[in-house]
Amino acid sequence: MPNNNVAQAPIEPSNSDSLLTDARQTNSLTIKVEKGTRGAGRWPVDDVKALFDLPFNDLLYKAQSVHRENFDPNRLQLSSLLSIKTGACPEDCKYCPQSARYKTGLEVERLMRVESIVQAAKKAKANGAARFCMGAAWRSPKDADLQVVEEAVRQVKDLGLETCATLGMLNAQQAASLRDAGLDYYNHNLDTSESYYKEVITTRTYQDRLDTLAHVRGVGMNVCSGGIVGMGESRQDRAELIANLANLPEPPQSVPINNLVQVKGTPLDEVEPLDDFEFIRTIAVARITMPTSYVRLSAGREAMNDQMQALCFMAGANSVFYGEALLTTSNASVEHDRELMAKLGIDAESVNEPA
Ligand code: SAM
Ligand code: DTB
Ligand code: SF4
Repeated sequence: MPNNNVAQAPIEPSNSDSLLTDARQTNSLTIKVEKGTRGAGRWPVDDVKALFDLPFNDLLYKAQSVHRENFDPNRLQLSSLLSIKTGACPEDCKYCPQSARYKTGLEVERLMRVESIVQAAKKAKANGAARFCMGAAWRSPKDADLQVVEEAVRQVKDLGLETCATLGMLNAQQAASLRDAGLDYYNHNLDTSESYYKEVITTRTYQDRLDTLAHVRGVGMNVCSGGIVGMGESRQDRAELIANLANLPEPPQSVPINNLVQVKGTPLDEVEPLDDFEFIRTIAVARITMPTSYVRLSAGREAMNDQMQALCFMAGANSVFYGEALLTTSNASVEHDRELMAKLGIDAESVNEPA
């Protein structure tokens, strides 16, 4: 992201960075940091990249320190997902099993009825989820469909759950009417860096995504926005993604970091998987650059062993998708998650609980 207001000095972006200072000096890095900034441009890409380049233990120590300054490290926010409209999507996102362009064998399902959505939300609540996220395979919602989603939002909220939806691009009016229905969060990911994005999606632009986020933010809804790693992108791309998120006028309240779930038939199936340590680094860098945001260890968790997940929590992840399914692919089981949380002494955060 362009940043014209920088000072070249060993100044730190936050006020508790002695470890970072040392590590950066060890690595002979020149640090460019804005003076006392807030808002756009607070994290130059070079600084984000410098975090990625730290020795692993230094990065994790720093991330865990930032985490503890802002959150209870033994609490996890649990969000459950439901695909309320599945497949037959006109977009060409190369990672996605729901695009109509790829033969993935997915069963297409029309928009669910409100009663069925609410039933799934009740189950999620009974299992201990605090937030219920409804996902639809749309480029953007049609007005008639939006009315159904809004009724579902009202009824899910009445159950005492936080509500989230991911329905594709929104204009300002659609964002306002979802807010009026009581939607707490809107999920719309930047997915990757602006330059790598063009390799992954051609049917909508990076700017379209930023515009949707601006509409959501503009009506006062909470923003959930993150990305996918393991799509064959470089470390530089990951650093640019994190910088773009951290430099939004307000960092997203929730930041999902997805590890690509490879689905047969999609163009990104069989891409070289990301090294585990690089995934953990991405979580740590998100935590340091967005200290008060919830960082969600998102898709790809089912394939991670317990030790890998524990390191992600150590790196500052404090939210997961919880429940047997993501949208169209499977997730870690509720039983296993409960066992893991018990082993690690981690409690679920209940709804309305302050961070
Ligand atoms: N259609 C809407 C949209 O794209 O904005 C909402 C649903 S879409 C499935 C939500 C997000 O899921 C995508 O932005 C992407 O980040 C993530 N996603 C989709 N397929 C994935 C996969 N195979 N692995 C990891 N994340 C994936
Ligand atoms: C997000 O960042 N990840 C979730 C949620 N937001 C909607 C979706 C993951 C989808 C994984 C592939 C699937 O199950 O279809
Ligand atoms: Fe459609 Fe969303 Fe999948 Fe892209 S990520 S193909 S917009 S469902």
